[in-house]
Amino acid sequence: MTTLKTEINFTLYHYWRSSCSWRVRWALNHKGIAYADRAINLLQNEQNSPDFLAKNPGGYVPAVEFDGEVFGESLAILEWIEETHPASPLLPKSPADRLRVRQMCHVIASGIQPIQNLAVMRRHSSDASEQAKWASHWIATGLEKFEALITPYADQFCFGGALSFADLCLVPQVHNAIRFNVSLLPYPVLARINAHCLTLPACIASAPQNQPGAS
Ligand SMILES: N[C@@H](CCC(=O)N[C@@H](CS)C(=O)NCC(=O)O)C(=O)O
Repeated sequence: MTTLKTEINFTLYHYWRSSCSWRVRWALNHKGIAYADRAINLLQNEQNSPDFLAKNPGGYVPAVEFDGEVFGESLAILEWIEETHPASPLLPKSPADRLRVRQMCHVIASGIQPIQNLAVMRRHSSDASEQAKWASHWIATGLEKFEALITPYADQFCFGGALSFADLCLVPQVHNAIRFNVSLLPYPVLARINAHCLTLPACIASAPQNQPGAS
């Protein structure tokens, strides 16, 4: 009997601790999309290896490969997943509500994560404690904005009672916040949503500690 893995023609390049990878893993798990795993070890700089750069010139994870093509950028991949697998939606119905969710996503994906990325922290300083100070400053500043933005709309999730892209961005970012010792006390709304999301099976299955290579 062939194993499931050999039948899959959809590959996810990712790193267990990458918050952007977690967004995509969570969407794939939520939609029940099977994928083959290719771990790219960021600490060993595999994202800049000639092999990986030939596939994804951006030199970042995540990336997905299907039908002989490779695509990067987690939010673009989320949009493709939603368009091709509309069941168990991750965006609300009305265009204005979708715009609001996408705004939430970008506060994290464009406003926080890039500033605390490995390459940026290394460029800022070679000193680990200075890197951590830098990361925690930008995460705290960004989460304050995110808390203010979601508060009028939040219920069980960032946008009402349904899981959306915004939650897929939030929870991995909160995971990083905790790694960098950012207190969640000033952000009770997002902290509550984060705690709830962490009980969801697709969130658990896609969490860093449950990925190959996690330590
Ligand atoms: N905008 C990209 C950002 C991807 C990104 O920054 N990935 C990080 C991990 S979360 C990475 O590969 N970092 C490698 C590095 O900094 O060299 C996305 O959303 O996919």
